[in-house]
Amino acid sequence: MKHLLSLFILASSSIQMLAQADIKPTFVSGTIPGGSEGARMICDGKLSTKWCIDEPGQMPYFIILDAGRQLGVVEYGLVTGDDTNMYPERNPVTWSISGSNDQQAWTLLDDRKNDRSLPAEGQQEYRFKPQASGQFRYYRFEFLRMAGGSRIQLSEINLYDKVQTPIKLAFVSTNTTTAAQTGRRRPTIAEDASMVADGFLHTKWCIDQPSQMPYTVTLDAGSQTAVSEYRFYTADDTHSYPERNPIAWRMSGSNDQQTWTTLDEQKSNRRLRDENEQEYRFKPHATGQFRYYRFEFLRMAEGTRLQLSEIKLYK
Ligand SMILES: [Ca+2]
Repeated sequence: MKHLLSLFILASSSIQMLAQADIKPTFVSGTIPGGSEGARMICDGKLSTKWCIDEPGQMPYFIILDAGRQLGVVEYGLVTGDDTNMYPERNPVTWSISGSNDQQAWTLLDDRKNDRSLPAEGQQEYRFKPQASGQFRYYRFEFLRMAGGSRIQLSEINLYDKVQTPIKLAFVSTNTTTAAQTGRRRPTIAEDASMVADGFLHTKWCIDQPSQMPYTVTLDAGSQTAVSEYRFYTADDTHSYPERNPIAWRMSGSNDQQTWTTLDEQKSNRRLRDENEQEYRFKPHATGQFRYYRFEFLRMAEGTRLQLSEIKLYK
């Protein structure tokens, strides 16, 4: 009982803390705002759309975002385009960020010169901590130089007013058949449960083994860690197969892989949509210090095939 009570207190303080974590900025203006690859795509919440322009006469390119209210950005994330593995030269390397409350007077918050942190990998978020912070409603990004040439592409810009640290995960086990068990090569190897923790959105766990339901995957956080948020990512062809999205699942934590504590349970959650490689964030109902995290998938939108490209946990 004592344990349950402390768990409940942990859970409620965590939920309260998280309520102010997410910023959903809206687009104000930018270089070439319209079109299928215009600046508006930079905060539409979809990794499958991007801002991709090549207008040397209009450099430096800019984007202005509205955070909705005055707040202090402690981290921002630049997300690469869907084909950045083929076109890494489009990654920005020199840019600045400024904050304002009236869009007239701007305060410089971060200034990056020849920063090559963005990877040659599609749809990857790289986070930066600005050198300065302040309470601002509007944030302006100016991109002065790309890795090569004058074409820029980014799928999203994310703003954070609370640092959320991703937890490095290792795959532990699954109750479903794995590549090692079948002895077969691709595509089985490319689609087994370990693919939800390999860091890539273009690889996925995709299985249809009705006798093994609920499908289970156990992940190792490396040390006892409290999880404040977990994220599911849909697969590369979820647009064609939305029925494979999970709608009922259970998340549990353990330190010995014997005793499991239920942290979250969803019975008919249809938040995952028919969109490829999209991120969906969930706050568990409870939290605690656990090293192992297990997800059990009990039901899909339709049928018995499950697919997810990644599962991520955040402190
Ligand atoms: Ca993956």
